[in-house]
Order: sequence, then structure tokens, then C-alpha cells
Amino acid sequence: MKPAHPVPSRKRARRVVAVVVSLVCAVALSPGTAARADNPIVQHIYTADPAPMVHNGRVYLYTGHDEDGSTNFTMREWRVFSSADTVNWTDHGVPMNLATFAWADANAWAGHVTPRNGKFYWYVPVRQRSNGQMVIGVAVADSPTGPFRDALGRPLVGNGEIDPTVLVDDGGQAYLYWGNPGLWYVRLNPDMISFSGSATRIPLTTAGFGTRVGNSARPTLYEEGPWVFKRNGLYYNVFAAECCSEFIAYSTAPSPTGPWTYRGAIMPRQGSSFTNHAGVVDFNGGSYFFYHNGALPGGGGFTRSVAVEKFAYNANGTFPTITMTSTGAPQVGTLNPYVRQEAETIAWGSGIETESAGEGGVNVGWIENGDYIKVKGVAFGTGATSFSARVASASSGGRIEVRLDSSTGPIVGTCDVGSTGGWQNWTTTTCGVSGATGTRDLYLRFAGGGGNLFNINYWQFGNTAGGGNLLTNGNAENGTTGWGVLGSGTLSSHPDVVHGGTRSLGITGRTASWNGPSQNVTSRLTNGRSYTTTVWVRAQSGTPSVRATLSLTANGTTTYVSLTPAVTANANGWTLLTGTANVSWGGTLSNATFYLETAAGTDGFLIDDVSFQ
Ligand code: FUB
Repeated sequence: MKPAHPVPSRKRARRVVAVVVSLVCAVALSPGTAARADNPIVQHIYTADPAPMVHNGRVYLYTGHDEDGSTNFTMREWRVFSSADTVNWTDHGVPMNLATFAWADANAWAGHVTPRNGKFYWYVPVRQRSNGQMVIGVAVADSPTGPFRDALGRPLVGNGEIDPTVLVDDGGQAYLYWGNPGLWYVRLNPDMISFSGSATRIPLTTAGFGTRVGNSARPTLYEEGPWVFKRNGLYYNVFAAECCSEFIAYSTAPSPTGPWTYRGAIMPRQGSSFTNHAGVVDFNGGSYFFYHNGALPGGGGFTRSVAVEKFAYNANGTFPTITMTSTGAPQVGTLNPYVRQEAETIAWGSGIETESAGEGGVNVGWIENGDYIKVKGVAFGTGATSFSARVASASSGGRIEVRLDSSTGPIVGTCDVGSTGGWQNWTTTTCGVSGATGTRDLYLRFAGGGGNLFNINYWQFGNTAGGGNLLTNGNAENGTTGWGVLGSGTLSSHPDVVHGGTRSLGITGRTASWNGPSQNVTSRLTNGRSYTTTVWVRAQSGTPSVRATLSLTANGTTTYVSLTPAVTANANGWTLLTGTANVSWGGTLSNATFYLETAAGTDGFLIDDVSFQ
């Protein structure tokens, strides 16, 4: 729903900087050159306290959310973004907020998410309503994008201190660290929501955490925000040092419980925020350092933004000095425009906002004339011929200018958007495209009259040189046409419950977990190619954990390619399955079958808007 209140003032402020950035790009770039200025990662809200996590080929970035115009750490919710390439980030919305913890009333501060037991555990500091004390809560979800639910209905642990981080050691023992002004840990049990023993205070010695001058109450540099991980047998604790303002420093230890040795600074004091907060991951063969600063318009100590730099450890395992840039990390690979891309997958957004979409997921909204979305490094290859976008409008709409290289770059297509009768009444608009070849930065620039024009949920380019959806009737609009059943079960077309369009496809009567809707794609596959799958699923009975799988039979041997992870579907809404997998075989391919199955059980489920390309 569009809110009744006017467009936030920060939106107008942000557009000013985006114009400046695009001018810089226009000067610095020629067509086909990779664009710059992709830090901070998110432009449409303030984000803080990054906690990155790598899972299934994507970096998930969990953050806090500084409210507009904050003059304190006014934070009520957490956010999650994800990226396969470290430059185009998908906004997954608000998977958890203060209301998740019925016993908490304020301070949705710096947390950490860790995967375990097929679930995702999010440890956060919040203020306990009953006594006003900062404590650590833990929430759990079946998917990295949530929704997260309170795992305990009470704090996990609490002593008035903040900033939890978790290390799961090689043997499986997990440690929860937190603290400001102290530094503490407990040993978590395998269930990740209870612990053994009591909280242990880590000795803050100057040998372990450096020397702070002129503060007898805090003689070491350690301030807050520990980030503990293991690399090549060495334990690292990266932390915010010496408030205020803070810099990022680190210590190392031979074991998860110390003894710690101070190793020096990583990131100097920079960036208009008196706090900083680090998260470090390895992804796709590179190392990435996440932090926050006050780089957006209106930004500062209480209106922060998360950014990222790629770095390489020194040969002896020490950190190099890492400084803040507006360039950010280089792109990993390219973005495929011939599969469905979420509109909220953004390298740089100007003027736009995001919100929950009525048909599932998140959409881009509050679009006004001149706003735009930049998507970096889009691999058009030999050329796109069409552009389609999922749009909704309660006003008279406008148009999407499909541009390359900059927001004022060449227009390769223009799609009109009319009124759809509501901000969440979705339809698909398609227009012809000419001149989109090679790998370019894509700019979707929105144009029209005054006020909000339309919302956009997702988009996709088409071409004639292959690369389209390999499935027949993937959107299920033509009943059961094109679909068969692997094993047992009965297909039916459902006009009553749809994800998009007017029909979905259901299966009931399954007698084994591997039974499900299927299509033979033998003649359509290319050996050694990467394929992206998206499927929307919904339970008809129970809570089936649905996944897409490809069976390949070559030279008499059958192998199975997992196309998406299994995700639990429920009957109340649609859940997105998505994944990218390399498909290859040896010898002669005699059968390739795309199918949906469940991790276990025989519950019935619905599918819609299925794409395999
Ligand atoms: O975001 C609130 C607090 O600011 C965090 O918990 C600290 O790490 C500092 O970044």
C-alpha cells in the first residue's frame, strides 16, 4: 500500500547526490566501461551495522536501519539485502523488527546471522522492556531472508551489553561473543538457542586489544562490535576501536577463547560517522570488508550507510589497511537480463523507495518523473529484442525509458505504463528493444507527469538468439499445457489462487517426495551452461519443502542437478524458489527432466511463474 503521507524528504535529498554521481560517471565513462560510485550499497534508506553471510552463492547482508533524521540510535527494524555479484543488491525488505521480540521495546542494534541445522539464527541486542537493560535475543528462520521469529520468547543472555557475533568452530562448537564496554562469550549448544556454562569475560589487556591513552576506565582500544571468525587456523576478532570517533582494528588468537594479541588498525577513522562496525566474509575467491559511514545526504553518526571494499589478506595472514571508497567492490561476473530480475536489485537507485509487494516479495515504489535505477554489468550479449516489466499504478502511469551507460544515456526501448487501478494491481508491460548489446550498465529511468507514477516489481529482457525460458507454459496461464508429472500425482489448473496472471498449477496425490510437475527439456539444454531457475510455490496441504531439480541421463547414467535449495512453502502466501546451477554431462544426453519435488513427504503444492533459462 502507498502510505498516505507525502514522499519522504530524504528522497528529494538523495536525488541531488545521485545527479552528482551520474555527472561524474558521464565524465569518467565511455559506453561499455564499468561504472563507478556504488558505495554506499543502499541509497533509499539509511543502513548500519553490516553483518554479511555467504550462502548458496550469494552474499546476504543483514543491517540495522537508522530512521530518517535520527538524532540518536533510533532503530526499530532490521533489513536484509543480497547479491550474487557484490554490486547489484536485492532488497528483501524487513524480515525482523522490534515486534518480533514481544519482550523488547527499543534499540534494534547490531546483530549477526549464522546458518546452522538448515536454519538461520539471528542474534541481536535489544532493550528488555521489563528492566530497560540491553540483552541479546535470538530469532530463527527457514530462509536467509526470513521471516524470522523469536526462538525463545525471552532473551538468550543479557548483562546490559551489546553487539553479538557468533563463531561456529570446526568441531561444531559455537561461541557467542558480545560486549561494550566488556567483551564476553558463552558456548552455545548445538541447538544455537541455549548455552552451557555462564558468560565468561574476556580479559581486555593492552597486549590483547591495544592501548587507549587517557581513559583509565577503558585502558584498551576495544570499544564494541566484535566480529570473530577463523581463517587458516587463526582466530580473528575485528572490532570497533577507541570511541569516538571509532576506527576498526583487530586481534588474533590461537583458539576461540584466546589469548588475544592486538594486531593493529584495519580501517582508519573516516566517513562522517562517529561509529563504525565491520563484517568480513570470503566470497567467490575474494575477501570483502563491510563497514558503515555517513556518506549519503543527511548522513552522519545516526544516519549511517553500509559500504563494502574488496581486499586481499597479506601473505602472513594480516589485514592490509582498508580505506573507504565511493567505488566499492568490483563486480563478480555479470547480470543476466534474460531471466527475471527483481526491480529492487539495484546498484544505485535515485529517488525510489521499496515496499512489500502484494503479490509477494518487494517492489520498487514512490517513483516520480526522473527517478532511476542503475543495474550494473548487464550481459546483453548479441542483443535484446524486448523488455518486459511487472508494473502497477493507481495514477495515470508513465513510461520506463530503458537506457544504457547513464541515466541520460541512449534509450534502447520505452515501455508505457497505464493505470492498473491500484498500486498493487499488477500487470506486465512489454516493449521492443534495439541496440542493447555487449555488457553495459542498464538504467531504468522513469518518466511521466507529477506525483507518483507507478510501481515496478520485476523485469526481464527477451531476445531471439535463445536464452529464453526453456519451459512451456511456465506461467501456467494455459492450464496444464506443457506439464507432465514425474512419478505419481494429478495436475490441475487453479484460477482461484495465483501468483501472477489468472492461473497457477497444482499437484495433488503425490506418493513419493520426488513426484512433481515436470517437463522434458532434453533438446533445449546446452552442455556446460549456467541456468537460472525461479519458481513461486505455495502449499496445498502441510508445509512442503519444495525444490527444483534437473535429472540428466547420459550414456545410461542418471545424475541430479539441484537447481534451487528446498524452501518451505505454506498455504498463506507465495514463496520464491530461486537458484543458479551449472548443467553439464559427459557423453550423449538421452533425457533431461526439469521437475519440482519436496525434500520429504507427499504434500500437495501449487507453482506459478516458473522459469528455467
Ligand atoms: O547501531 C547501534 C550501535 O552503534 C551498534 O550496536 C554499535 O555497534 C554501533 O555501530
